[in-house]
Amino acid sequence: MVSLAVVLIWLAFGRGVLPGANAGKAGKTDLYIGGIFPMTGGGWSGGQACLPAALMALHDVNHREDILPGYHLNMIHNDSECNPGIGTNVMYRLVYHPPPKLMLLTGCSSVSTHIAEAAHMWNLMVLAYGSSSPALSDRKRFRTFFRTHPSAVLHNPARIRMFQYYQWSKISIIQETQEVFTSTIEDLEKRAKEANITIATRQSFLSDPTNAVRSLKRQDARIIVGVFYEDMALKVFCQVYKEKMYGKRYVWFIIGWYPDNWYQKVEENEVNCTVNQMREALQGHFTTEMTMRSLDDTPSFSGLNVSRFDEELLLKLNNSDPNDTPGYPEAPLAYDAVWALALALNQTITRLKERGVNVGLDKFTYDNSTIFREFYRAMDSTSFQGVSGPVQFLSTGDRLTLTQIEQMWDGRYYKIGYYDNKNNNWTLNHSFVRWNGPHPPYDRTLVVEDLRLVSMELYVGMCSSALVAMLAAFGCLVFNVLNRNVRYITMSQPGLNNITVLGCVTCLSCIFLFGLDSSSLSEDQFTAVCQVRTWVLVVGFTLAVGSMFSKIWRVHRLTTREREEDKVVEAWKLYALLGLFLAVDVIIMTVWQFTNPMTRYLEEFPQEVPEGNDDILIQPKLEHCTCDNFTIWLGVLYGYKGLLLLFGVFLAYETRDVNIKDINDTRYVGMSIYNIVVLCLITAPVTILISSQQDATFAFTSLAVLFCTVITLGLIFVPKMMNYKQKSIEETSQPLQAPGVTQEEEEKQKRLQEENDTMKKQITQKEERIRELQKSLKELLKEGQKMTTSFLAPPGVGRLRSTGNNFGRLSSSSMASSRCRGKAPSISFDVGNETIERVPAHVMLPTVKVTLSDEPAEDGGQFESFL
Ligand code: ABU
Repeated sequence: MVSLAVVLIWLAFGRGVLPGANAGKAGKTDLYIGGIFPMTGGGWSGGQACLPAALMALHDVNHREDILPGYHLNMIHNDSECNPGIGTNVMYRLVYHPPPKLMLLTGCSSVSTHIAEAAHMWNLMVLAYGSSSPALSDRKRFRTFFRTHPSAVLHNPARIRMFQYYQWSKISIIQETQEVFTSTIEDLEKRAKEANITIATRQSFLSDPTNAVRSLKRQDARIIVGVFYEDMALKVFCQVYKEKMYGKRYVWFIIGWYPDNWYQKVEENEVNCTVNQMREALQGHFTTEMTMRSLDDTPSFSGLNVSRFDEELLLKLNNSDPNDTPGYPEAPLAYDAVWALALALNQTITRLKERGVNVGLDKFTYDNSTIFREFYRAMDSTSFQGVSGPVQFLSTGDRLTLTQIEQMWDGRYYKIGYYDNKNNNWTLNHSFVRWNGPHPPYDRTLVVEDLRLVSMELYVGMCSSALVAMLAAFGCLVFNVLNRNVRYITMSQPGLNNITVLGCVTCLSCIFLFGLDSSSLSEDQFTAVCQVRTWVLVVGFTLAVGSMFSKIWRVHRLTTREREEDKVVEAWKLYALLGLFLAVDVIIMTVWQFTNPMTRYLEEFPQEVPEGNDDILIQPKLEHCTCDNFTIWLGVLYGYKGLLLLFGVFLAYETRDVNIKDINDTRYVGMSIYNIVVLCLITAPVTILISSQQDATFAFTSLAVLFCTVITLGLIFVPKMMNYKQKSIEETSQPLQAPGVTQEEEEKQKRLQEENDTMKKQITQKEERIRELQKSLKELLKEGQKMTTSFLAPPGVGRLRSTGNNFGRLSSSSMASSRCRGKAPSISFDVGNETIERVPAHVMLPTVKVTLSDEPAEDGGQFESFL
């Protein structure tokens, strides 16, 4: 209704007809300007209030004697419908229908852009009262363009300041596809980047914003800047209502030059929402707009102050609610535009006179550049107080003004502050700002990181178990070291067993490292622990398994090689083998470390919505140790360790029936290797499968290490401890193995020692026996002497031959017998295979043969005498 009334007023002025027939006052020369006003159509139809304001100004100018004396300024105008095509058509009609126009007044940006780009070809200046497009600030493209309407870039510093104040660092944008909005948003993006504010998404639409709004929702837009004309704003907020993108989680920033009741025009714009729904969707949104009315009541150059201007304008608008009239906010700009051009023309007259150009303004033609140039310069230097504030043009043809910030609450706009674009400061009345929720909305759904940590109870439990196992291992080590000289321990390669214990303890220490996470470590520390624990586990495994492998390998050699020299494996070779395994570890790990170092990686799981709080999302995360080519490195390591275990199992199987007294724990070592293989075969795939469950992975890995180490220690040391108890003191005090003597040599030595002992015993027995025989012999000799005295034997005959007095050394195998012969007696002893005869020279005795034997003599130990 209001629009219709305004159009009727416009027609009543009789200026909608081309060419215009604005007859000047008698005695005055008519001057003409062209006016292009968006009276109808979509976009901005601000001509409805701006045309009356421009006509008011024209009237006021023509009534001033000191302005354009002798001239009467007329305006020929028409409706552009804020449409570039129609607007261009209006321009051509203005240009090509006499009289020539000194200047063109234009409205909305989309029309001004086309007209201002072409106008210089007719030496025409363009002055815009309703064009906000930042694109129009391009002097090269729009050579003769000026505007009393500030550029829309002036919205942006105020917006950025609001974002910073409320700590919104992520914003989203929705815009209508028009150059005016595109260039505004380009400027906003540039400023946002400088202020470290992220533009999360930028959605554009031509005539239907449905998908653009949906897309904003999908992308979790919360702080949204919308730039569009009024008709599109209705469609956007109807969709916003449908998508429920309003309320405590959202903040909207839109343009502030719509009429105050713009959201109520749902029917005439065929928007499928009710006024109440629109009001609900718009509750709490902010607008920014350049101030278009002087903030104080200072009278303008025209003599009107703002309140009087508004009163007069209201009369022209037929007393309808001015806030409902499109272009009402910009009306002072139209009024000041006419004054600006009038003053510039006035100045041109003076300038032309000063230059001695005696030609009237009415002589202006489109190919007359003299008047045009002076007119341009005059316009460029214009400076006066308008009803919209101070009017002055920058080199780009723009104006600088304050930016006004408003907020809508319950369908009404409230001023909450201003931003001074000249001095870059603002005054915001924060107490006027209201929120739909208890606090300003967040600029995004707050994603709360929930790091999945190993439960403290589980960690403490596993570490305690590991500690107990380590103490037990330490006990085994002490037992092994203290009893290293005990035969039973000595025979079990205690050195290698000590290394096995060391390997087990090293593996157990990994349990402490496995459970450490970001709750107790910084990121860098975690990365360091991540690398260390891999090294520790790899080396610990090799120490434990490698030492057992060496033992099994020795037994295998001993039992499978035929040649004696092949059987012998010196101790150093066993340690060298272990060293080789460790060297391979170090090479693999070093290359791994330098090419693809292990680092912290956070695995993210699907987000969870906590109950009753839709502002927050829980983002479960889990820390992993990983690196580039992790699978390849794992494969290399598993392959190498797997081969070691596989070969170990093979050797253990081959020697399963071997029971060598000297290597007394072969079977147990074999069983340990079987056990490790089985546990590794289960643990490796299972931990990969459950890797996203931190507690289960930690528990499973720790238990596997615990079982492997405890069972290994148990199998190797428990039998020894039990055996130790049962062993006799003699066995436990066997001679020591001299350092540097091989096992073989030591065993040979022991055998010889045993033989020596046995022989000593036998010698003692034999000596005893010899003493007895000597005694018997003496008695026999005495008897022989008696016999000599009784019988005279012929010389050389009947002489007793004695072995003399040395009988000490006799063979153990001697068989003792004695025979006395009738001639000179002699005594012979069989010592082993040797028969020794001794015949004292001074005595002639019958021969007596004495054979010493362990066995009792056949004659009951009596001498057999032959005479
Ligand atoms: N304040 C109205 C601006 C219209 C336009 O720039 O098209």
